[in-house]
Amino acid sequence: MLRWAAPTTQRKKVFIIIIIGEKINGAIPSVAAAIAARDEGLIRGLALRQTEAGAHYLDVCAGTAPELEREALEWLIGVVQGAVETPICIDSPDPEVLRDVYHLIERPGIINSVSGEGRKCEIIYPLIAGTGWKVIALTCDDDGIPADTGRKIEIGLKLIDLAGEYGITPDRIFIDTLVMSLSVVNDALPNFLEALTRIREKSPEVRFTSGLSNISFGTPKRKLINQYFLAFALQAGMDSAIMDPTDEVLYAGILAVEAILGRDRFCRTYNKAYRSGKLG
Ligand code: THG
Repeated sequence: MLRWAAPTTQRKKVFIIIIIGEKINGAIPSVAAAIAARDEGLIRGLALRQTEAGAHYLDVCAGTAPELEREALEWLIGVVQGAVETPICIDSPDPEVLRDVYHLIERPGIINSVSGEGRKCEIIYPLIAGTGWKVIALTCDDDGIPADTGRKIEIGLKLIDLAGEYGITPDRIFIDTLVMSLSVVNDALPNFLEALTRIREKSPEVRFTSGLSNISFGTPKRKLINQYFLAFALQAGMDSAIMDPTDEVLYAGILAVEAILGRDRFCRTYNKAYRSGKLG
């Protein structure tokens, strides 16, 4: 078990959607280099900055070759827990890796992820049954990501049902419908809206999350597209986003949209963010 110094800065913050900070991810070249060199400083900095910016969870993804992943994640988890108390959203495509590193995580977080693929649910659901852990459920299966929204809805509902067999209630599940890039699927947003609406009809308590940047893959000015997607997804009732909380334009956009949608009484949260100097 890795043990590190006590947490330094923590800040309570008013929030609206659940923000999962995406920046500790080996798919980002500077993070990959830090993992390879076991450079704690860079990882600690990302953990602190995302926490200070308002992340409620920190996604931790090694993104390394499978044979190096366990060790890399063990190290990352230790460094993050030594820097902040923010709960971890542990991110791996391999459910056995998730199972093996789960025990190192001190505070209940989010498993990222299960899906209809292979034995993912069989391995993960029993692990988190009876705990405070939450889980992201991707609407894909052994045949990949369905092009058909109806099929995504079926998979989502099945993953919710199966969780119920382990006593995992829908409020602990974040459905991620794996929004596709606009360069590939023109109807990415309407498909997202349809899946969210129809799954929620059957399971009102379930939550929805999404990576914000998938929709803009292959387009110029990706951040512009991501920001407008965020606005529409918030209106549709998305509860959470996997995003860069240190991106002030994006963060301010959340507060602005929530105020416009009438969910921020007297614009208190929006106003406070500027008055307090958090945003400027
Ligand atoms: N759904 C779920 N999990 C996920 C994703 C998802 N995990 C991984 C990914 N998608 C979300 N994480 C990232 C992490 C980094 C980036 C995008 C998504 C990214 N990074 C830029 C780079 O690579 O250089 C830097 C971003 C920046 O400007 O800071 O784009 O969809 N369940």
